[in-house]
Amino acid sequence: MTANAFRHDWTMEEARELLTMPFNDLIFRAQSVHREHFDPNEVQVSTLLSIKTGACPEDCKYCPQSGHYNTGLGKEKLLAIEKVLEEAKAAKDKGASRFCMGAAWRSPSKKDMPYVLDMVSQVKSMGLETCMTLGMLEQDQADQLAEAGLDYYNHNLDTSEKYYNHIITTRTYQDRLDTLANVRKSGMKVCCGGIMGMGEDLDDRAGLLVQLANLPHHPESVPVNMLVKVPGTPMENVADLDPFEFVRTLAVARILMPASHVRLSAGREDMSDQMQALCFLAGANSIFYGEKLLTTANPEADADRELFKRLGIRPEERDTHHTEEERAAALAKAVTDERNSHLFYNADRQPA
Ligand code: SAM
Ligand code: DTB
Ligand code: SF4
Repeated sequence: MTANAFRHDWTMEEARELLTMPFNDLIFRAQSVHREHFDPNEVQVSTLLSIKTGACPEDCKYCPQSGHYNTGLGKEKLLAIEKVLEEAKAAKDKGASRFCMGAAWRSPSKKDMPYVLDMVSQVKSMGLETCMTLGMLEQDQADQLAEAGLDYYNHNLDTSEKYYNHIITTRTYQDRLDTLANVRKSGMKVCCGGIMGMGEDLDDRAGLLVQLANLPHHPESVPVNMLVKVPGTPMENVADLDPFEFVRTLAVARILMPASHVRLSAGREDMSDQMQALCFLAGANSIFYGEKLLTTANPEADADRELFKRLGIRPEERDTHHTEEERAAALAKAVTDERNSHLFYNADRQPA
């Protein structure tokens, strides 16, 4: 089955209904969908690096890197390639399968493109999957990144179209959709999601999920961030979102986009182990791994390894299966292996 064989005609009513159904029913349904498409005990791990930090011209109200707010971040230049490769190697040694590089740009400049393209090909040649998030892309820029070997491009819609103008005024929702179309056309995989807890309502969460699920192809990766409230941003004092609403959002993302990796993204630093376990149960199967996101804190790698061990979760191997059939065969084999032996953990939950 190709990604395009999934539904792309979800309605707001359906999304609302899912988001408000009894919690246990929702989690059961999401976990059931999850098991049809993934090994439920595998989680993909990506490591993030900010390759260009601060002084961004955009005014995203949640973002510590916007030059419109004083969050104490200095303006840094694009990192040297050697430094990026050093960080990529460290991420790989710690077990990450994908390396995501982010820049605080509205869009990449002509002058920076050659450096960025070189970074992509060198990180890729280390055997890591590559992802970048550099702001808006024209078609020729997307094509150049694809040509250099970039696997994923991250560009978030962030929230519903209705709530969007409350959050960002310097680029439009349509600008974002245009970049996503350019990325898709270039042949790269799409990583696109949003942020919860920005003062949005249930309809905004439903609106974002429906928008993502009704794109011509589901994004291969769907990051669901919990707002990290950074002092100095206009969102520093926004009211907390009920954690169950966050879990519900993950569950509905799983149901609407059954074969996409749903990433439990920013915000894990403030989540308990139990909350994260609930997120995995709801169908999240990807995390950012390593003690820093772009500029804010993330759990220590050791703490995540320990959490995985306690939950019997294995980091997903880099996906080398190219067709849906190969993926399905690999999944079936993994499930059989798991049933046939207590492969990874003994009764004390220690590696066997
Ligand atoms: N400048 C590029 C862009 O906006 O496309 C790339 C970097 S930007 C930091 C990537 C994403 O990080 C944003 O789209 C947003 O979803 C997420 N993000 C930024 N600040 C955040 C925060 N305080 N809490 C949660 N997510 C955040
Ligand atoms: C995404 O959706 N979340 C990541 C990644 N894509 C680039 C970024 C989270 C950033 C959190 C705030 C910070 O560390 O600056
Ligand atoms: Fe700039 Fe991206 Fe932050 Fe918006 S989210 S201010 S575009 S770095």
